[in-house]
Amino acid sequence: MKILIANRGEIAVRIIRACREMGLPTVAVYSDCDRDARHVREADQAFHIGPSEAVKSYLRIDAIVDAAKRAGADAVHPGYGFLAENAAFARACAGAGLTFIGPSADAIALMGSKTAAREAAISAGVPVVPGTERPLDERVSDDEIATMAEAIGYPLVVKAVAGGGGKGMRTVDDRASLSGAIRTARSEAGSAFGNSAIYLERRLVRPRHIEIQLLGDRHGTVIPFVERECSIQRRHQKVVEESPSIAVTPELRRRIATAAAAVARAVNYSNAGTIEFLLDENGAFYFLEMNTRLQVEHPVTEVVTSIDLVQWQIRIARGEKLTIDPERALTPHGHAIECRIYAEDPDHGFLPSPGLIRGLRPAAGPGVRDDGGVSAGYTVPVFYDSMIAKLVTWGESRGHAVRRMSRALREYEVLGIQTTIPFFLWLMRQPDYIEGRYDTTYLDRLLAGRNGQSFSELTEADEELASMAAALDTYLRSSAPSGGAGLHRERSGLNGASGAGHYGRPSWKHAARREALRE
Ligand code: MV4
Repeated sequence: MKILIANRGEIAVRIIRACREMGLPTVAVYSDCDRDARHVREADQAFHIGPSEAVKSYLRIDAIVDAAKRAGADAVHPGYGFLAENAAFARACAGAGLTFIGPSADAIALMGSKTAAREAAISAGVPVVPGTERPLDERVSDDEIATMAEAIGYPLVVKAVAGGGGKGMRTVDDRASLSGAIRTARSEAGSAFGNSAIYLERRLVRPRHIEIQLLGDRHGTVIPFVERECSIQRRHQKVVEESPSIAVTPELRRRIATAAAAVARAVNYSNAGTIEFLLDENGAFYFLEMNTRLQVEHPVTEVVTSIDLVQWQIRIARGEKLTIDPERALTPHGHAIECRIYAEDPDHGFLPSPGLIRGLRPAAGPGVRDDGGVSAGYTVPVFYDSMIAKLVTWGESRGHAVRRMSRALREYEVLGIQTTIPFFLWLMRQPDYIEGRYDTTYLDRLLAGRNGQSFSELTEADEELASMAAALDTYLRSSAPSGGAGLHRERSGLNGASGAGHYGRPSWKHAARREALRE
């Protein structure tokens, strides 16, 4: 089976790794700015599909299906984002005789409607947040909606039927702000999704965001996995994920997993999918939505279960039966944490920081997994999501995984662009994070309370290292013959003088690092 990967960056690289381990040939696709991208070099073949703008390349169903036919591919893996949850793409693949490595087009379309998804959950006997069942289009008046709102009870959220992930979502505290929220939510949904229908839900206060990964085969078997904790989000973007959640007991895990599997079975789901839940302070959980794709954060599940989800996606698409032991999927071994490393400047409001990567040394060593998507010499484009790597650590306990993450983040070097690494180093030192005391509102509140301090401040260890290096340098300068020992010669590579300055840190720190790393 030859597989075309209809994606780019780290997820394309991840899928190529799975294919290579299974002995399957791979086909990459790329846009103008991705000619030299890592996924293009690592695939067996690559086809150009258009200009840099995503709508002219990675979102072009016709161009991708055409590339698959020209390459003689048998199957298409959509990754996440782009066309991954596009029912028309799944249908176009099937129509061209290509196996779509994902759920059926019908399942994608059904779960794409957030009200239909709520109905499916209700029919499966799974609790949903109190709310409206029918999509509320322009024909439903504000007064009618206000009556429904009264019955549900404030505070509320207005959500887009075609939305998901918080896009087009508006919070409402009382009747006075309802009409305005409906208007803006409808208008946002109309331009973002071409569907302005909305629905209402009671708003939970400070919930945790828990999700259940599952796999379904084409023979009716559905296996739910141990939960992921995804409450650390910035403006509805996940930035850190973990498995398991410290808020979930083994007994609660079984109940949430059983509920998730019931929803998937109710819609005859096959391949990889994820059910999102909100968990309140009392341990009550509520169905939120279903994502009909492999998710960005799938590695934390792979790490604590030792199950390769991407390989299983391919095996399921080939018609194989799931032979995973359900107890193994539900029982975490140790703890895993993922940090999404973005080409963004945390010291300037997380502004994108595209540009040339002049040097790259990912973290490695015990318990570290780097799902990277770029290489040195590549220019991070402005056209797409700016995530350049996912750093995952495993530990025997959560504390161990957190300490490993701090160690790995300090090891990780990216030269030439700004990244979110300094932000994660700071987050890993926050007492509430270390204790696991957080919910979905935690990170935005924490960041709002910082008023502009730099994340790149020195840690105590850095300062100690710097003074040691300075002392050593003074000593060696005083005893070395001039132009001799070469202590201050230019060095190529990541720790050389050429890299100094790209962190925006004082050069003595680079001198310290350089000295410390010398054998
Ligand atoms: C909610 C909610 C509270 N009550 N729904 C935002 C993303 C989307 N998947 C659902 N979201 C929320 N839906 C009800 N009825 C709070 C959020 C929410 C949130 C959810 C997950 C992670 C971070 C979040 C941050 C703010 C709000």
